Amino acid sequence: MNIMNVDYSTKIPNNVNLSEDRQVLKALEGWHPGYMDWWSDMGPEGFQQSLVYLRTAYSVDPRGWAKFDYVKMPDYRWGILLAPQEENRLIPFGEHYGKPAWQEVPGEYRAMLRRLVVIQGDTEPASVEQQRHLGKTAPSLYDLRNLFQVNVEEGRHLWAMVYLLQKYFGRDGREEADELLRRRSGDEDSPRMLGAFNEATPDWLSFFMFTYFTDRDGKMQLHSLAQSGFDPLSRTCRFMLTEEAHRMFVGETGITRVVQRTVDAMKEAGITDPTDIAKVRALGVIDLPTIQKKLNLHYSLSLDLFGSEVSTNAANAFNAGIKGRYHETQIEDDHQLKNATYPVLKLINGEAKRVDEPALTALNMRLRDDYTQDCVKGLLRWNKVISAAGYDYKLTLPNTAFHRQIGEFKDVHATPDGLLIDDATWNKRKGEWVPSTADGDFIASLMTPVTEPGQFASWISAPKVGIDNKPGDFEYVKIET
Ligand code: BYC
Repeated sequence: MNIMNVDYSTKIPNNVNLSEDRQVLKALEGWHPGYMDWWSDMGPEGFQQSLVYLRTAYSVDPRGWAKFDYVKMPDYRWGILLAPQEENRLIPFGEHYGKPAWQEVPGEYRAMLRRLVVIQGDTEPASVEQQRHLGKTAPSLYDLRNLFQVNVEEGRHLWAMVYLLQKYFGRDGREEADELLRRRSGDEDSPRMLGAFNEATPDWLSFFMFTYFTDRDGKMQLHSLAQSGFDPLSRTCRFMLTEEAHRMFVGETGITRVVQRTVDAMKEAGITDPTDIAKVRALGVIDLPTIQKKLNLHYSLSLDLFGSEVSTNAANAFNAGIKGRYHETQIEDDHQLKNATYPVLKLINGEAKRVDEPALTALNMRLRDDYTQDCVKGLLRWNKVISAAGYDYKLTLPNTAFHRQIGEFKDVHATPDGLLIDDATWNKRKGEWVPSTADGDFIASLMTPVTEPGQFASWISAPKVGIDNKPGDFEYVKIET
């Protein structure tokens, strides 16, 4: 078959020749009803019979891979799509550097590989669960459609990991695939695996922050796994990254639009002090200091997703050729990190300092630094919107030591500026830095749904362009009443 095009003749669309891979097809078909049950229990609340203007992948050619049409979400064709195989691809890093990439799981790394695939897989349904109630309060049909696009593609990313588990890991792979449908975000007995995926996404500002900061961890991790010497994982992640761009877009433009609306409203009302929270809130928009608190929360939760700064797990995965660095093939070094060091941020005598560590064990730190650099781009854009409106206020990323639960700073408290403080000060002042209950209540009070085509809630501006170049009043979701 043509690997570029997706075969839609089977129940499970794919470009991996499933119709001739009976055993895997059977396993996936066996998993399908459980997935549909999960989607109906834990997927978006309501709207399941509504027609949503969604994109579906029909090809894996980056020049034109998706088509847009109205679809009911349960009818979405979740498929298995891998980027085309690169001929004679070599393992690009680690002990096996320069040897042919593996087409089957290397026995000695089986457990490590399975663990990484399971962790990646676990985050996908988790985020759908976290976002399931947001449809009820969408600020427009445009945003509602974007939420659902994100959700169905998270579902597809779960399928992507389940395919790898079922095709390459036999019986225990099938068991892990079932477990992915059993765990639940925030559940006391059976939570999702990583911290940030058990947190609530209570409102749309959180959703935009999540897609900006947490999905961006996804982007970094997928880039690292796309370097993998295990070729099926690499190809799977490469295609997932094509879809990932939409989430980055939703997060970045979502926050831009919130900031834009706030400064526009302040200007119209003649407010000169952006920190006059009561006056700004009275306009029905979200004040900049509260946006900063949300940013502090989501950025710090997302930093935790990179694991400890110094990690033997990360070193082992790199040595094995399983998980590489961001843009590994573009880095000019030995790709084995034999004698290299990397400056790691550590807590020394109560102060955060960079200390050289073997680069191999510092890979989580390095990826996190790459991530922070990537995050900064959005801040520059948002701050431009604020300054263009004539306000002297800057959104900033909090210090790495702020509000951490994993790694070097997990046992201390710090201000967003990185000043270490004691428990009592933290408890007294944390409401200044992360959203308080009152902030949450205020934001919740703005979350009334807007379902009229072309209309937007009071607290967010309209996007500059429509999805698929549709006009401003396009009916992105035909809501079934
Ligand atoms: N929460 O050596 P350490 C995405 C555990 S997001 C809970 O410090 P390591 C998406 C760790 O498992 C991307 N536990 O770290 C976004 C280990 O436990 P065990 C998802 C944590 O292993 C939005 C122990 O602590 N993909 O795609 O080097 C929407 C010591 O670990 C956490 C991946 O993450 C935590 N935050 O690195 C939808 C890629 N952090 O084994 C989707 C695959 C660490 O001792 N995963 N622990 O019991 C990995 O590469 C690594 O597992 C991690 C951790 C980067 C997560």
